Amino acid sequence: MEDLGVDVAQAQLAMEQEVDGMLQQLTDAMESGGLPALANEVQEIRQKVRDVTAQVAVTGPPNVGKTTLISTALRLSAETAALLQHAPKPAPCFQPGRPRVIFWELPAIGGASFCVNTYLRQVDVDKYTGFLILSCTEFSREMLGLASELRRIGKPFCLIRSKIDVRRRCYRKREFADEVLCALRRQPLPHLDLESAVVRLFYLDCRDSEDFDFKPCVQALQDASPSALLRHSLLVSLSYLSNKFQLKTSLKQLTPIWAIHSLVVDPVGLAGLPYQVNARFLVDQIYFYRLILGIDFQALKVQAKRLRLPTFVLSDELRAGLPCSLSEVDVVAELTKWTALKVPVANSKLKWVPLLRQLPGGEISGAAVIRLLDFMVTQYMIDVYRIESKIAAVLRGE
Ligand SMILES: Nc1nc2c(ncn2[C@@H]2O[C@H](COP(=O)(O)OP(=O)(O)OP(=O)(O)O)[C@@H](O)[C@H]2O)c(=O)[nH]1
Ligand SMILES: [Mg+2]
Repeated sequence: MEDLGVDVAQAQLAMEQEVDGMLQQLTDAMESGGLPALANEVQEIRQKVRDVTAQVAVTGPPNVGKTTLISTALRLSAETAALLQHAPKPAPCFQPGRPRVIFWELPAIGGASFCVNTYLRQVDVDKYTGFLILSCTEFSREMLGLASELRRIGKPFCLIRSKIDVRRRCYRKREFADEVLCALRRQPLPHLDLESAVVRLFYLDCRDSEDFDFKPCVQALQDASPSALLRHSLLVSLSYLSNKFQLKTSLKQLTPIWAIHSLVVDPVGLAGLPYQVNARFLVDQIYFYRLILGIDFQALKVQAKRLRLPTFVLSDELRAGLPCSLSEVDVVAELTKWTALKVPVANSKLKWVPLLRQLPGGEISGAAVIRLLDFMVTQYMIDVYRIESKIAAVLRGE
């Protein structure tokens, strides 16, 4: 399936530019106010990254699967999904805690008096990162008119033909796409023709994130995000639906920031290390990687239960170079190892060297922490692939 015309390399480059901007801010802070200013700046950047929240609008006629799609994407419990069912629309929906993505179920589209511009004004179109427009039959002229207007204003959207499980033989058939979009075949809209609509057409069983185009649809929305940090937020918050390579790249692009954070915000001296570091911060960061990659014990337990397997069948696949539950002692031991090896900064991160040299522990401290974080992301990603192939083998009955 084609993407929304967004080049993934371009999306990665946008994140690189975002990170370059952060490097500049940190360098300026260091030059103007030394370590205290650097510590403040890196905390502000952290807050900014954590506060970015993607808002995804979900719309379509009644009974097409809007609530079901949201609850599958967010892996909501049946009780929470039932609450959403009855909430007045637009209804926000997110995972408990600090949400990085909020799905909004908008009022259903339809009725003789439906007007695209009035609808978009009423739902406050500007606040959304992107739109998912669902139909379980042909898309009406009104719905395509909405898509045309979104394209005009540059808002990303996906057209979703839901309940494809009922017509699974039609999945990705060009004749079926023509049928679903027949209103456009007859007459293109000012900003939407048949070909550009086909590129944005995805086929979903809204109840099952593993089947049909559920993941490609979410990934297309991620890649079309209007800003690099919004894309990062969507990659992280919907990590189990994300392209793992994109997720890994995005996580690694930010490791120098977290390394500097650990070296200048509340660092402490630790036996065996020639510089101070905030090991607790690193433990939390590494645990965060495990969590979003879905390889913490709780996530594996849920997966194993779904497959009717004992948890150890999956947890035995974990091979990351450190114990499952990482302590500060483990982190310090790893850092001591990387430091003794005098690991250099990776080629892709050489631009950080001038700033790292100004840290109290010098370049070697920054290089060691960045290496540790990058190593953990890589190792955990290998675990993710191992678990995915184990699950695939189980499903094949091996
Ligand atoms: N077979 C199948 N059923 C689905 C799919 N998506 C939703 N359903 C079912 O369709 C019915 C309506 O789903 P909802 O998610 O409530 O649809 P909605 O668009 O939110 O409905 P309203 O909020 O009432 O407009 C439910 O019985 C769902 O289980 C799908 O992709 N395939
Ligand atoms: Mg609903």
